[in-house]
Amino acid sequence: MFQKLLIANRGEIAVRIIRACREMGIRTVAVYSEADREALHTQLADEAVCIGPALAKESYLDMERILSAAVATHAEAIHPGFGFLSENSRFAQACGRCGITFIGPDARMIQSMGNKAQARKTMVEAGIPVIPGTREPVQDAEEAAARAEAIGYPVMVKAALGGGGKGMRTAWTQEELTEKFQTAQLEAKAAFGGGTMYLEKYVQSPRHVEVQILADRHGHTLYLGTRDCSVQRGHQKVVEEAPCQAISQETARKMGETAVRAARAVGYVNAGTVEFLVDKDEKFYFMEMNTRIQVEHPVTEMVTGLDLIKEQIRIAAGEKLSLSQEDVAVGGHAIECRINAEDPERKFLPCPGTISYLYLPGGCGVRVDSAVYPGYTVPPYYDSMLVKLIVHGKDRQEALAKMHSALGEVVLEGVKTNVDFLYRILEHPVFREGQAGTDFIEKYLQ
Ligand code: MV4
Repeated sequence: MFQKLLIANRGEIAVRIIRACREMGIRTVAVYSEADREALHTQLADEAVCIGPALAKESYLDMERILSAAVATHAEAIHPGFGFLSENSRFAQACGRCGITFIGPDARMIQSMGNKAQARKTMVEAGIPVIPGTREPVQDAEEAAARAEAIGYPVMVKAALGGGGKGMRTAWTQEELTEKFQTAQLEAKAAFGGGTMYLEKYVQSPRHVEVQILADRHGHTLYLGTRDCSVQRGHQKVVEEAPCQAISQETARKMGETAVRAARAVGYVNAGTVEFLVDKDEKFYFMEMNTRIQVEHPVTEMVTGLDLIKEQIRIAAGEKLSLSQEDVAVGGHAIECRINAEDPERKFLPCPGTISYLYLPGGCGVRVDSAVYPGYTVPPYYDSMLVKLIVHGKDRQEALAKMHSALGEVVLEGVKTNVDFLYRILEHPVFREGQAGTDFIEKYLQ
């Protein structure tokens, strides 16, 4: 096992990883920007190295500075968390060249899954159900129009290197497609440096259901049940649940087995998430595979009793998975709410500032993952997520009641937050009845 591990991240995920390492007897190195001198991860790690100015480009995204810190402190492994360099194949490769283990799949896997058109093609060839669409990239608007005829409108144009809804458009007619293909492609070129596009049939009001998988280097791959992440605002998840209750256990099992087949088909190693779109008839289609640990991983931890960060570290150290599929049991129901420093009255604009008063809930089945404390100043440079509030109950109804109660205890003064907005979601009959699809917020809460 590693003696020392560097965390190339900040905020609650850095703290989460430090905690796992401490329990495992692994010493930790935090890296921090000048804006994070007083941050919790900087204080909690065994060692901390300042890697540069506040701007992420000059600190948390600077591979050389991070690798220098790792070499200087003799860290044997780097956990990238999520965001920042977590899905940067060049970083994973650079870690290897420095003799440092990157906690995640290898660089080639990150690259091949990062290209959504390529991932899609790979999955088609592996017999995984994908949304009807093009197998090969589409070069221009004219070719797109020809292909769309065969698929049937409405269609979606997507960028191969896309993410976060960028470089993605829906078209209901050929005229619309011609126009939107070009804007989506220009957007993709500007945002991702690549204009490779593909087409899919547009699935209306789908659910976003994903499967957590774990795979070791010894050929063992497991699925850890489903998560329903349909409740999103502008491609940002807000509330996540495990397991997904909108599908039958039979469908959930098929989805899990499909996710494992997908992972095996590409020789996947470490933790990963296979994202599916699910339509009204419970038909599911592969959408993307994420190679990082995800923000919402705690809901899976709560229903399986596993520690996914520890599993990632053990897998990266070459250990065998300690359990088999029959040992995985999904028990009860978990819900996560993301509490962000943002102003719902001003288009959810981030709200940095100093937390003047803070009280966070606890109690039976209540978990708080955060990196804030009273007097902490939320810097304006990074993501606005402050706290993940996670609850676990015997069933969805109990989990909903617990979340409602726990949210009611939250006192967070000094910065604006989305807590009242989270209440509106929790109290909405469509959400309570488990009927919220990906269009829930725009349809009912704008
Ligand atoms: C889709 C879709 C409908 N049909 N693809 C959004 C982000 C990116 N990962 C893919 N996304 C979608 N792809 C087809 N063919 C609808 C979405 C979508 C969405 C998906 C999951 C969760 C929230 C969403 C919100 C809007 C659109």
